[in-house]
Amino acid sequence: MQIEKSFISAHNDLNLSAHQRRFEFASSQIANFDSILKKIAAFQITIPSWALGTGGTRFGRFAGAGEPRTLLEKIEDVGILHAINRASGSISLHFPWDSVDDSQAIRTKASLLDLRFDAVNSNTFQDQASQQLSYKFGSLSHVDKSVRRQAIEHNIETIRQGELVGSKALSLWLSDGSCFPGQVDFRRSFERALESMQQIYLALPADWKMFIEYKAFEPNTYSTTIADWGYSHLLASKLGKKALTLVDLGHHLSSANIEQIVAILMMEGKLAGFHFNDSKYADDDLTVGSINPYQLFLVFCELVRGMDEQKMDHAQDLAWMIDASHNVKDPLEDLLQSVEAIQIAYAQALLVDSAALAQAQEASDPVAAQEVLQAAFRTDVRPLVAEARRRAGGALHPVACFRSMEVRANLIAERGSLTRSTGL
Ligand code: PSV
Ligand code: MN
Repeated sequence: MQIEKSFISAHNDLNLSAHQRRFEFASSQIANFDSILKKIAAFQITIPSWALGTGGTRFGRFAGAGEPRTLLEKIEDVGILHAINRASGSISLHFPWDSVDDSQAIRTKASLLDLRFDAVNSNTFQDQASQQLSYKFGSLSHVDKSVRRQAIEHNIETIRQGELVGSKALSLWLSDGSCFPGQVDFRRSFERALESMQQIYLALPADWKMFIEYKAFEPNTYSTTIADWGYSHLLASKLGKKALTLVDLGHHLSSANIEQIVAILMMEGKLAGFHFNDSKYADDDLTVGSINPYQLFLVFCELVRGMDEQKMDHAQDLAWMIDASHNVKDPLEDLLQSVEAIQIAYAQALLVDSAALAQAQEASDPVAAQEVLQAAFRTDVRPLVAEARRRAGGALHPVACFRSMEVRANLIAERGSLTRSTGL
């Protein structure tokens, strides 16, 4: 389905006068609103190819309809999001789910929709039908050298596929670990994972990076080889400059102080970027900002401060991605909501009076520090985000616009109601 610009203009015309009133009020309270608008407009959030279909739990999956059947259709879906919000300008592929058969066609389609390819992801957490050896007891850390070799080769093949579409990073999440005490030798598992990753690191093209994701538990119940940011940082330090730690919000034990982790990784120049989502209990993969928007804001405060201190380009120098699953919502509507939640948290973090905060910290004055942070968090920045989107050619109200265009009904008419996207 092609999104007509005229439809977005009509949607904006209809909502313009109400928006203008709200925007005038919001901007009148912010001295540097023009530079904030530019930063919001430049900030792009990658859409994972596996979040375009309906997810499920281990108890079942309630299928959606009109899901993308091929990589070209997944790119088309991200194009729809980007046309509406002008902030979803890249896609992250997962292999072997997204095998690139015709790279020319894939690249052409993406560039027509103004999209680029972000990090590529390998998959050694499932066995594929064509696969010789099983990952049941691990992959890069497996006791058997031939299983490790197979997993190394898969990662190298993932890099090769990424090169075909112009990606510049390999994102590696290792599900290896153990379900019971005594099942694995912690030290040897870690060493074997490191040795395997060294082989993959050697295969990285000169201008590529390797992102190392960590996760406290799941699918393993007792231990995980790369369980937290400490393990990931240790591996990244041993591997070299191209290796960095990737933070997925849902991968921590509950109540972990993620903003503090971010602060230290940024200080060390070892943060790769983010997989955004939200959760109440564990890795729930919920819509960003749907449970704990204050935590998201605090994370962005550390990101903005870290990037400014190191003179980094907010939009370019770290990888920003959503990693979510949609069990009961339309995946595209959910992704529109997630992108907007990220933009809101980012805009609020840009409003923080950093001089006043530093002063409160130096004076050991927690009351003043809280006043500063919450003044920014409680500012309604939605009119600023909407204005940035409007100026970039997007819709004032993405979800309402998506619904009024009847996007899902059109996709069902084109693809059918029984389509199923690859992924989890
Ligand atoms: C694992 O939970 C994860 O967060 C990793 O990023 C995977 O690649 C992704 O989800 C999809 O399974
Ligand atoms: Mn993730």
